[in-house]
Amino acid sequence: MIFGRTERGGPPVEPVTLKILVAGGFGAGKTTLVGAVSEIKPLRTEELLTEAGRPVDDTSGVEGKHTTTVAMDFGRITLREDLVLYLFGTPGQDRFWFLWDELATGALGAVVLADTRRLEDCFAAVDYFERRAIPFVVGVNCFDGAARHPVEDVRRALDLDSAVPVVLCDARARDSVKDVLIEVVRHAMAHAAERRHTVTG
Ligand SMILES: Nc1nc2c(ncn2[C@@H]2O[C@H](COP(=O)(O)OP(=O)(O)OP(=O)(O)O)[C@@H](O)[C@H]2O)c(=O)[nH]1
Ligand SMILES: [Mg+2]
Repeated sequence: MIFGRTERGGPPVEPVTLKILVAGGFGAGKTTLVGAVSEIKPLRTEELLTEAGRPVDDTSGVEGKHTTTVAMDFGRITLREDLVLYLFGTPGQDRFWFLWDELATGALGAVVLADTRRLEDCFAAVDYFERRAIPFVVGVNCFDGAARHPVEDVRRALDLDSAVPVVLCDARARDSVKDVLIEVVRHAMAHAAERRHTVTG
């Protein structure tokens, strides 16, 4: 049983734990997002961007960036006393794609973080979740100084299905990130209900 309470009867309530992926292009703010909401000290696997990575790591547009995630970010947030999310931030660079299938196993849904200055960087993540029918929400990370694009422009540019929620957010702000995560859970539940409906006729 994924969405309801577990049938145990009586307190204390055993919380339902759900796994959510946080994906998006290189430097879109994934590590920042996990760090902004996590109740536990987020596990990070960041390394300095080095001279050696220069030919493969495209830092144009993120010149202030000195570290990058090499395996994953991990954090936890309690949305309600009976609902706990485990957040898995994926590495943003192409050379870590081989880790994604492992991270995606058992995921309820995902956030694709988009930086409108480099929107094309999240195409691959959108593609990945569409192919595997993993429900996702696009979070437009509103960096300072980046032009604000209407949500509908982002939807069109990413060629998203009309059912996919697009929300503006600030990856540094706990409440903003929480809203995005609630949207992921809501969207995934709607998606699951729809599938059930289709299967049972
Ligand atoms: N102004 C602003 N800066 C942000 C925001 N989110 C992230 N940053 C900054 O952008 C840079 C990149 O953020 P990260 O969280 O490391 O991005 P990432 O997606 O984890 O990057 P990779 O792991 O390398 O793919 C950092 O210097 C952050 O401080 C935001 O919402 N606004
Ligand atoms: Mg990172």
